Amino acid sequence: MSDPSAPLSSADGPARAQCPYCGVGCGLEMKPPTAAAAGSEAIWTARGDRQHPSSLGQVCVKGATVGETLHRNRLTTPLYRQRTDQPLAPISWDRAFDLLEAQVRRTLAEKGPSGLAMYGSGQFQTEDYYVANKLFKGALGSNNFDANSRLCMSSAVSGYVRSFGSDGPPCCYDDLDQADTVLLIGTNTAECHPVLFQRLLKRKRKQKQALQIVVVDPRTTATSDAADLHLAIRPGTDLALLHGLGHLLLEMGGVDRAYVQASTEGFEALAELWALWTPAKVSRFCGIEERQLHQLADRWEASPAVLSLWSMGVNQSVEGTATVAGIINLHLVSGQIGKPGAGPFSLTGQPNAMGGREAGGLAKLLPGYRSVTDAGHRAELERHWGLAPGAIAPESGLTVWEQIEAMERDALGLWWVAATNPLVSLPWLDRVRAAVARCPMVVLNEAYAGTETAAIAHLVLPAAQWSEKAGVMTNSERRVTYCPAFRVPPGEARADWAIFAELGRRLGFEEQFRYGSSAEVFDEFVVITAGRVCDLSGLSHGLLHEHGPQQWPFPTGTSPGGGTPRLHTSGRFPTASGRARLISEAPMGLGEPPDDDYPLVLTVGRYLEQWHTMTRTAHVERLLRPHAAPLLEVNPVDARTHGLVDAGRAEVISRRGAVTATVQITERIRQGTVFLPMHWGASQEQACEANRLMHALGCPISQQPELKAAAVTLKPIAAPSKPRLSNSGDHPGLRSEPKS
Ligand SMILES: Nc1nc2c(c(=O)[nH]1)N[C@H]1C(S)=C(S)[C@@H](COP(=O)(O)OP(=O)(O)OC[C@H]3O[C@@H](n4cnc5c(=O)[nH]c(N)nc54)[C@H](O)[C@@H]3O)O[C@H]1N2
Ligand SMILES: Nc1nc2c(c(=O)[nH]1)N[C@H]1C(S)=C(S)[C@@H](COP(=O)(O)OP(=O)(O)OC[C@H]3O[C@@H](n4cnc5c(=O)[nH]c(N)nc54)[C@H](O)[C@@H]3O)O[C@H]1N2
Ligand code: SF4
Ligand SMILES: [Mo]
Repeated sequence: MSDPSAPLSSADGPARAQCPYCGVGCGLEMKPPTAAAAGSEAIWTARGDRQHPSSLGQVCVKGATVGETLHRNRLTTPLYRQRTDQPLAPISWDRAFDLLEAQVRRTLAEKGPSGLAMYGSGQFQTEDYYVANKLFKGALGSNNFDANSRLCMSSAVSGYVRSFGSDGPPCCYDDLDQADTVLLIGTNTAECHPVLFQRLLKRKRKQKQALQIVVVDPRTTATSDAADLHLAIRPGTDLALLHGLGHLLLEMGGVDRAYVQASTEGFEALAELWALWTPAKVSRFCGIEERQLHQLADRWEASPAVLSLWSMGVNQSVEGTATVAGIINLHLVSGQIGKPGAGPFSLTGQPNAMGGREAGGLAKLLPGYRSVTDAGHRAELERHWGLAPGAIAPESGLTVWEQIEAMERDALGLWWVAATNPLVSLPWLDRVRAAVARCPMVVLNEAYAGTETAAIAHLVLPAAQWSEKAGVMTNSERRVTYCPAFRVPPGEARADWAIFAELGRRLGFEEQFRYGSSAEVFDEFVVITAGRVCDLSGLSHGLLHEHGPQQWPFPTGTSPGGGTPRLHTSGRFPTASGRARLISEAPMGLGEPPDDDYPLVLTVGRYLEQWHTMTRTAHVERLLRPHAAPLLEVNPVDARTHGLVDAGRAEVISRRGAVTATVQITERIRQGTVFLPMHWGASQEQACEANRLMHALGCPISQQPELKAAAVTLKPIAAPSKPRLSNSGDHPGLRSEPKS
């Protein structure tokens, strides 16, 4: 077997890896550039890997074009400036580490470990995550390591932990082939998890009646277009809808009494709560017809296997964790869990959001689904890391928004951002910008040049990215894929884990960070997962390289292919009592409800062709064509009320700021709601910083911000008198306008 961490050359033929975009985690086969095309523009071409069990050869347009994005616009050397009004200038790695080390030591002396904070990413590989956590929570004694998963998956994590006693999505993709009813709630699967959606559609075409698709989303989307039933609820009312469904299931006798008795606790209280949510009340609260709720309940009750899929429309809410519990409650009470085709299945967003959870990548977590607040867990990690007892702090670290607030109080001496672009993706951007400007040193590990976050950084470190570093990622169905290094990193770019390890050694933790390769990092990590729900102890880079992707739990001694497709099949749960908890919480509604001054709810989401802040996808012509610019979707009634015309410009105003966008008048969005995409940050020609408008109120349990809703109002911007050139994109009705 070849050394799995050594870069493969073209002579090795295609490289197999997990796609670095969404959490579906499709297998890609990357074909090297031909000799004729070799040179600086040499492009690896991607196609679906038929051997990958999660995707069976399928890919979407982003995966298919990833090869075109890898070499353009890259950072190649460390860059530094003392003040952010100066230009960034190249420096050596040695000087970069001297600066970093000095600032860490200064901060420790002046503020203690709590003055250091890192904000990482679900786009880290598991090895990057593990070493970053070991550096911060172990060596430096600061639990202030949080990741963009806080904006993404933390409500799902808290939801699973509360109901089941542990994190861990219990389902697998084969369940899509076996479910009778698929409930897609708060997810635009067609655009955001396209290969899974295509799998559903293919089945729907063949078995029209055997598979019923239900979508809950305030917008009509490419996903709801395929639905048998679309409940276009008012934003932020999902929990009431779920309680109303429970109400009807109780009435219809849709309760699995034996399962409830043997495997759950808390049924009496839940039944009392459900009793309050009559169809009439739900209809008023959610803004749907009673008939639609009955249709949903009839379907659920009659289905041998119900699968619920959800993502950001559920998680990004002030009641995100409560809504996750609302979904899980229904599955438990009706016994729709732990069997083929059934269960509450959270779709993860980023390619390695799952690996981050396994490696302890949020402010309260430690590797192996452990918690910093558990003395036993801390002691296990202190021993594993060769650190003194008490080295790990006993309290939860700062979540990302708490890190922003800490900078407002001058409580941080170093804010280290890696593999995320918070100056586009965090809410309330003007406040973020002002807070960050107070921090004495902002460091950014980034692969691409010119991002919005680089604009506020003092030290920018060039990162080797996917394809240039070897590591593993875990997709939504708990499948771990080895991603080899098959290209050489540009210039002096280095893997994130190697940057963290070098700083660790310089700070005196030579033993702890003496890794020869990422394979060694992974070996050290999996040992500490033994016996945990996320047991990866039987995996290694070598095994994954040789035998292909594997699903966990995968304890030592498991044969390749012998991983575990479904969790909780026994009806016993990892809680103290062994029973799952039914959780009763009353719906609260939106954190910032609309009012007379701000009468509309702005929701912010994604387009199929773009990835987040566009650092990769903005450079691919084919991906820009369908949406050359961001569009503000407005219902015709709201457009009339606010004096807007189709393809005209409008100002979108919230309590925190205003942005301008081109209007698209459409029946596809519910009256009272408007939509903007999240993608176009300040560095884009068509900039439209949606997150300047968003508030930072979050779920009190998961601390996930409500990135799906803010109260706004709209104002038309007078059309310019001169005729304008038409946009080169092929979107009908879209005219080019000057950048705001
Ligand atoms: N093309 C593409 N795919 C991606 C990504 C990308 O950037 N581009 N990013 C990946 C990541 S990290 C993530 S997290 C996922 C996100 O995947 P999704 O969650 O599917 O994507 P979003 O567009 O953010 O939001 C989903 C839907 O929630 C709806 N929604 C808004 N408010 C509510 C509400 O109150 N209730 C309900 N029921 N629905 C509501 C919106 O109308 C929207 O259609 O996508 C992943 N895949
Ligand atoms: N209003 C609103 N806001 C949202 C959302 C929403 O739905 N609505 N969604 C939220 C969600 S779910 C998410 S996940 C976030 C996503 O938001 P971000 O994480 O900010 O988005 P990305 O553009 O994916 O940022 C990843 C960055 O890492 C860089 N990068 C890529 N590979 C590597 C690598 O290997 N190493 C390093 N060091 N850098 C690398 C990329 O160039 C890019 O700049 O946005 C959140 N913000
Ligand atoms: S569906 Fe997701 S993982 Fe699959 S190719 Fe598309 S972006 Fe990549
Ligand atoms: Mo996400």
